[in-house]
Amino acid sequence: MRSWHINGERLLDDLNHLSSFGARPEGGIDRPAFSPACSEASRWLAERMREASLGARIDAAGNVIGRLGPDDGSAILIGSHIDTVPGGGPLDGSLGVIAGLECLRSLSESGANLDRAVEVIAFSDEEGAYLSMLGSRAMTGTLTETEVDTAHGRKGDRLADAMATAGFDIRKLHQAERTRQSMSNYLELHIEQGPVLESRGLDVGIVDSIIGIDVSEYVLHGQARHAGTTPMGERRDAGRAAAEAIVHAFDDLDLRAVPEARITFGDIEIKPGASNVVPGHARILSEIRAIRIQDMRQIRNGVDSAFDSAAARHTVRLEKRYLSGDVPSVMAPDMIDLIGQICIDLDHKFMVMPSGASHDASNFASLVPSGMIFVASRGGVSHHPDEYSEPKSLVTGTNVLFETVRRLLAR
Ligand code: HGY
Ligand code: MN
Ligand code: MN
Ligand code: MN
Repeated sequence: MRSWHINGERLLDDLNHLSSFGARPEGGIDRPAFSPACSEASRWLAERMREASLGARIDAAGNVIGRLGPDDGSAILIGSHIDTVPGGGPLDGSLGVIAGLECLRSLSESGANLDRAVEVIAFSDEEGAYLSMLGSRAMTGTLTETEVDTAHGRKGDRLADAMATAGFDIRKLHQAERTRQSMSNYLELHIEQGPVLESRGLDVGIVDSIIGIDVSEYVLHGQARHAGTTPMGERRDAGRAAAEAIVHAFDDLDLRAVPEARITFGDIEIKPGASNVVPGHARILSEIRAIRIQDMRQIRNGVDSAFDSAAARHTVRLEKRYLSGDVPSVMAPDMIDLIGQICIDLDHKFMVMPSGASHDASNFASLVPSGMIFVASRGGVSHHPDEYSEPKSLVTGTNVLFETVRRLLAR
């Protein structure tokens, strides 16, 4: 089968332009969902879509959507996100969105007469500034009322208020949901964000499973006291309890030996926060990842019991709150085969691999046959300003995505 190509220069130019929204003087990008920088980037993206006659619209969740082909009937969706973590890089999410845009432009320019639509979507808040994968979960109807009501940012600001500031009404979030019949497949191109493809000298990774993520908050209430006069045996030290709980949680995970499982305590706060005061209060965010749901449950129980016993040992009161959960998912075998065949035909070296990062694709995987394509990340670095992939890899990945869309359309 003959293959066409996307316009690599236009892809790289647009990626470069997108990276200017929220760029920090010291390097890296701050573009959390619903921030002015993210709204500006969304408007810019919608404008690019309009230029390409893709009928851009922004839905009730803040998802930016372009469409080519018939107005009704099911569509092949190409998605990812344009929000970033604090100090993020220029490719996480952005590549998939700009690649999708480029595929639709190239398809449009090829003059192909489409009997099925293709959409490109930038999903809102994939990185969870307020609620992880808000946009794709809203679209697939998996958000719970409690999650939405209680969602807040790092500074305690509520999702409802952040959305209102950006011009959205949280009460209309449900309008972003769409029917299973409105979509036929889901595709996402992403950087690997890990070292595997680069170290093996491979062009492409084909994702077979996406890790699940649980986020919980542990709050320890002890007693703040003078650090010099309070004997060690008479303290109710929330900081010490937190430290011990964390160490035991890691030890417990090591014992379980689940190679793909991860535990991270990425946000720890001790109060009142002085060297000469016994901490009266500690707040810890824990993030657990695993490919199998039963591993996730077991690991979460392990972390819970590490906090329970540390709290009991130091007579501090423990509050646990489960903040959000993204279930593990598997990609469709048929899509893995299709992308694999394309790699063979286009002469790209590839492997099938799991994803340790979460992606919007995981929300579509249980609804429609979904596939994900990875390209190599230099040094495996991501969620960091130094995130980089060779331009050649970005173009290769986009061409594989393009060919996947073309072959799906031809079916
Ligand atoms: O954290 C993740 O895995 C994703 O980048 N949101
Ligand atoms: Mn990310
Ligand atoms: Mn991402
Ligand atoms: Mn004093």
